[in-house]
Amino acid sequence: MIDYTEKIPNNVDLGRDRVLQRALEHWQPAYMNWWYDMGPSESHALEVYLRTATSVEPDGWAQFGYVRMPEYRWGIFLQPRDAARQVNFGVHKGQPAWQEVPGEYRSTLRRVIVTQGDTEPASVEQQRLLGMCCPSLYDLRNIFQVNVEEGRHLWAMVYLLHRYFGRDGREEAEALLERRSGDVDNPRILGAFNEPTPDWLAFYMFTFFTDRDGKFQLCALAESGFDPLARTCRFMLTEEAHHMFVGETGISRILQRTCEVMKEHKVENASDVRALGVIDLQTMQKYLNFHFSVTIDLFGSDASSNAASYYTTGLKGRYEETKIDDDHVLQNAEYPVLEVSGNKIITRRVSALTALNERLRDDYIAEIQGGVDRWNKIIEQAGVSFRLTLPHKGFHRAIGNFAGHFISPEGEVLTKEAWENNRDKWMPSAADQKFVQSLMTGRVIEPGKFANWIAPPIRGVNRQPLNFEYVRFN
Ligand code: BYC
Repeated sequence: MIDYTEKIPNNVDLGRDRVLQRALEHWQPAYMNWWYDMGPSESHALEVYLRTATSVEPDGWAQFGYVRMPEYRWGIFLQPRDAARQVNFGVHKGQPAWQEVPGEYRSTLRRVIVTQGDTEPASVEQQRLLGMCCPSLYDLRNIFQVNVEEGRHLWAMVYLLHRYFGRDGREEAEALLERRSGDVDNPRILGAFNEPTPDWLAFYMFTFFTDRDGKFQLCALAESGFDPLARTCRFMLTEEAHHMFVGETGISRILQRTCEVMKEHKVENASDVRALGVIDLQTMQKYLNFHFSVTIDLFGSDASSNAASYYTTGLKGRYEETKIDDDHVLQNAEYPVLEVSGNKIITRRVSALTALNERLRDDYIAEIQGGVDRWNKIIEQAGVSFRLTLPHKGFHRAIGNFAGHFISPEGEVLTKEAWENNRDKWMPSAADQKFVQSLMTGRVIEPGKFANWIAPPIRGVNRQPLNFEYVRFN
């Protein structure tokens, strides 16, 4: 069980290590200052129907209740230790999993933990204004749930930095509160986390696409030979599932509403659809193209010596490493990667070790495709002929083999000029963004009411009705 009598709730027996406890209690007010500055705007007095973990067991999510977000009990929760756990891949395969950081991997491991940790506050910063134009109390509650859990994921990484990396770790923990999403001088580390999330369509796309990068990266880190990292990522994954649910169902509900209106008014043309106050499917495709492309950049380069060394040294595994039937060393294995040769895209087989980012990206894309198929079912069932598609992997890439090339969504290699001429057909244009923004005026906060551009969900949170007061404004 998690001890909530402590100033910092935890299941790591924090009270036994006074020095660590004091260091974290020192970081806590800095975290709160960050939350007051960069957390959801004008939200501090609201009472939000949130879930809080009571234990790390599967039934530990039973607790729902009203909480003012600054009073949310952010804490440190690790999956219980399995004393028999081993390093399952790389050169240390078969050795007992490490309970302390191996000295030679200290700086690499710290960098991975910092990169992971940096994304968590970044996403809260990106979403901070969205509460001001929520489409319903249900959605407002959901974004707040996502935000407090991203805050907790930051705590998870900060615990590791403080507990295992001494002074460097404490400095990194402070820096995590200093960088800011989109700041020119001190930005967040990874590209997608410096992009704005200006509207709810972008928010649902982000939670569907980018939170799922979170899932795949956490799954890879949950395989780590460094056991405390593996155990903390396992628990984070249980929280991540809800974020992806919010994204997938959010887009489903927008599609459903748009299709309903298209059928009811017998319109197909994007401008006629817009005139009825719902988001046209062409705009949804453009948002999809943007979020998919910036998110697949987050997996890193197709050929990466960093990725090879993370794996060989046992720090970061593959997706579902222990379920894969091979030698888990990969010295002689190969993997296909794409690259541009002249005006064609070709496949080349390279060392499987250097291609590990690409492999994780492919695992991710397979899962994303499943979600897009489910969205298309909604459109199909409504009797509308439009279909959403994933753009080619090379489209609009800034990292890896396709960076610097101009690839169409269909996978043709274009000149810069040809690509730029089509940009607004493929990606949200200023006019598209302005249109979506025009729907985001004011917040819908009457219980049971939903903005015109989105359908209600199938069911409420924790079996509550849709007209439940998910957020109290008092
Ligand atoms: N933008 O060999 P390379 C989540 C850097 S999301 C900017 O290509 P590597 C969440 C890279 O850092 C999951 N820079 O890649 C979701 C490196 O720089 P340094 C976050 C980039 O190192 C929603 C250089 O390029 N977790 O949790 O194999 C809401 C060459 O690197 C980018 C993680 O990412 C980019 N897109 O792999 C809330 C897991 N891509 O070090 C939360 C931890 C690469 O030479 N991170 N670079 O200065 C990692 O495992 C790896 O750092 C990466 C990159 C997979 C990101």
